[in-house]
Amino acid sequence: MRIDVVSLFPDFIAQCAAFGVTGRAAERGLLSLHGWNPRDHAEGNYRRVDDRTFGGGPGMVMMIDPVRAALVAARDADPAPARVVYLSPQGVPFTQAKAREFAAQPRLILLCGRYEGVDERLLQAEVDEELSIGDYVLSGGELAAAVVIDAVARLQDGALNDAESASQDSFEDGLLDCPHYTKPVVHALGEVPAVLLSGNHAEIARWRRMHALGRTWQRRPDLIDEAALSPADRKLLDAYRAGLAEVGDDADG
Ligand code: 9D3
Repeated sequence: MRIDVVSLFPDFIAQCAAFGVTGRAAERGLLSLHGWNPRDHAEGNYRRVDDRTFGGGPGMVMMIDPVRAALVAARDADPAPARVVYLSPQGVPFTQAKAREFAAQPRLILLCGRYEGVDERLLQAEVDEELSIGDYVLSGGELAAAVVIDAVARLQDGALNDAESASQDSFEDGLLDCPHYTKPVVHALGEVPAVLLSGNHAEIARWRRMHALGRTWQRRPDLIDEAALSPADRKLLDAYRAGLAEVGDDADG
């Protein structure tokens, strides 16, 4: 898959290809990342890319022409059709479903805003969708683009090792992950739950599912539609709640 990023700070995005799962995907040729800087397409001695916002008030707006020229250069660099995505606080939420949708595309062009954002006319003319990564204020679209790149790269076939398998990821089944433990079994901070040491794979799977359900219910009730749970999952969630009643807040015992 090819991802082009239009940004005033393309070096920031290049870091995505330098390490971790995204770095390995790039190394393996599963992902190619390309940066395009509107400043390289700006005119005049000052190479202006922004100007004051009409209507008054503080803040600058990215100008149509330099952004458009960078976008066109990105689009023309490869014949495959590209979805153009603008990262912005006004976008619809980025989700794992969106990541899966993007991962199936041959190309993606991510447009990053700085200042107050990009002139609305450019967005109307050139952008297919506007995405936000969450309800908090960033200084620009670059970190959001890095988030999208990471989520999409790990979904490319061959990007993950068996141990990292995407099908085991939180959100791939709509639930938060269960707790994890490693050596030592006994530690001043507590013991590893005995069931995980039992070697009984059915009991271990039951414990993990129960805790995935329980944590999701406690921390992200928005992700749990109890009516849609299978009868088996509903029983597990009931068992988790029953355990909570016995031991107070600590359901891990
Ligand atoms: C109130 C005026 N502006 C504050 C300076 C609003 C504003 C403009 C631009 C707030 C943030 C930004 C820059 N943010 C992004 O480009 C962005 C973003 C975000 O801030 N939060 C969540 N997802 C995203 S995606 C792009």
